[in-house]
Amino acid sequence: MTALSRRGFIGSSGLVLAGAAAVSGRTAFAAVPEAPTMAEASTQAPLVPTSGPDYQPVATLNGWTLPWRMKEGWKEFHLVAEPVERELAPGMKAFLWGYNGQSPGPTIEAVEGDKVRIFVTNKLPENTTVHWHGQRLPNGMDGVGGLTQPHIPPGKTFVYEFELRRSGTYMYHPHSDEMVQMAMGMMGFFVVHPKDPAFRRVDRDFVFLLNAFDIEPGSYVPKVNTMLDFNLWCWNSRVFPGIDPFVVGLNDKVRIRFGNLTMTNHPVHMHGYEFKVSCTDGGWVDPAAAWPEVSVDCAVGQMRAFDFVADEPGDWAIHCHKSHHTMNAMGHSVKTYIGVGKKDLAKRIAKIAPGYMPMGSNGMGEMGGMEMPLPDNTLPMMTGFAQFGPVEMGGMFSVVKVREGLAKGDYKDPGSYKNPQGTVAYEYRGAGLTEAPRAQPLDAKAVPGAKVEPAEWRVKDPRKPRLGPDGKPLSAAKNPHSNH
Ligand SMILES: [Cu+2]
Repeated sequence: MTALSRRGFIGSSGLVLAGAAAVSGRTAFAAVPEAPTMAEASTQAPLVPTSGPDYQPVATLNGWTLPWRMKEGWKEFHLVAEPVERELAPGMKAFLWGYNGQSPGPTIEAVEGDKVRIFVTNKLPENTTVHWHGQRLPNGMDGVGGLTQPHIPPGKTFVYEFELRRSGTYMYHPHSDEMVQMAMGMMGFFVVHPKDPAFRRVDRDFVFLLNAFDIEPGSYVPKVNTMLDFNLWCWNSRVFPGIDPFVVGLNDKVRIRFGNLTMTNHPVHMHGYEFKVSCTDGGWVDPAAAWPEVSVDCAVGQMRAFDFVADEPGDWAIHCHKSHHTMNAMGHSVKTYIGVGKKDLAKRIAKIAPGYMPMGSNGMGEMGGMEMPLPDNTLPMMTGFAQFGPVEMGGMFSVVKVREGLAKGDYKDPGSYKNPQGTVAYEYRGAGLTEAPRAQPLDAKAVPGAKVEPAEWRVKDPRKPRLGPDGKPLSAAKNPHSNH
C-alpha cells in the first residue's frame, strides 16, 4: 500500500510528511489514533488481518480499508470528515466532501464481537455526525444530530463506542445536513466479519456504494440542492471507464456487496451468471429463502450482497440496468434525431448557431467512437474501449474479469479476455444475404423493380364510434364493454 500516507502537515513542497514528528503534542498523539489518508483513487489491496480472528478481507472498489490500532481491548479507528479532491475518471476531478482524503471514506472492517471506538474529527466548514447504518448499538451512538447526540461542530472530535453484535454488511454516512453532505460524497462501507471464519466464507469479497452527483459540465463542485436529476451515476464516486474491474479467479466463490445512497433505485445486473442474495443490511439471508437472479434491485438506503461461483471465464459486464445510469453527463438534454436527415438540418441550424453539430441521427452509438471537443473537466457521455472497439458506456458500468490461475490476492487488471477460437459472435459472409426474405419495403424506390402492395392499415380512430355488424354505430347501451 504505497499510496497510504500518514496524516501530517503539508510542507512547502506539498508533500505529506510522515510520522509523529509532524503531530504537535506527544500526549495528543498517544490518546488519539492516527488518521491515515489516501491519495489514490484506484482499488487498494485488501487489508489482511495480522492479529485477532482470521477473515477474508474485502476489496473496496476504487477504495481502501481504514487501518486501526488495538488499545485496551478496543479496536480504534479515526475518521476525518473533510473536503477532498476525487478523480471520478481520468479526465475529470470533483471537489467533494469525504473522509481521510477520499470520497467515499475508507471501508471499516472488524469482527463480530469486537468493541470499536471510532474517533470522528470534523474538518468541514459546518456541523456533521456519523450514523452507523444497520448496526445494533446504544441509542446515543446512532449518530442522528440533535436527536441522539449534539452535532459535531467544525474543529471538534467526537468518539463513538459500541460492540459489534451482528456480522454483516453496513455503511456509514452523516445524519447532519444530510442532503448536502451526501450530495457532496460523504459515506463509507462498514463490514463486520463473522466470528466463525468459515461462516459463509468466500474467496473474493467486493464492496462499493452507489452514489450520484450533479456536476455541470466544465465545473467541479456538485450542485447540492438537486433532488432527482443527477448527471453522474457512480460506484464509489467513480464512473466508467474509471471504475476498476472485479478481478476474480476461475471457480472462486465471489461475493459482491453494495449499498445505495443515491436518490433512486438501481437494478444491478451481472452478465454470464445467476446469483443469490446472501446478505442485506438487515442480516444474512437463510440459503433456503434465497432465489436465483441475474439482476437485483437496490432501493434507496438499502444494501445487497450476492454470491456466485465464478465458473465461466471471460469479461462479463456488470452494470445498473437503467440505461441512462450507464452514461455520463452532457447527453441527457440532447434532442432525439433518430431518422432525421442531419445534413440539411445541420446546414440550416449552423446558419443561426455556427459550429453546430447534430448528434445521433442513427442512434447515439456513433458517439462512442467519437472524439468530440468537450469543456474542460468533462467526461464524454459514453466512452471506453475494449478489444473489439468502443464500449459506448459511462456511469455505473464495470467488468467482472474471471481468469484461470490468478494468485491469491492478485486483483490487478489482467487485460482483455482471450476468447477461445470459434466462441465469438462473427459476421455472416455466406450466400443468400441480398435475397433475404423481408416484408415488402415501404419505399419502392429503395429496391429497383420491387412490387409494392398497398399496406393494410388496421389502426382505428378512437374518436369515431365503433360500428356494429349492421354497420350502424353501437350505442352505449349495446356496447358490452361500456362503463356507462
Ligand atoms: Cu442506476
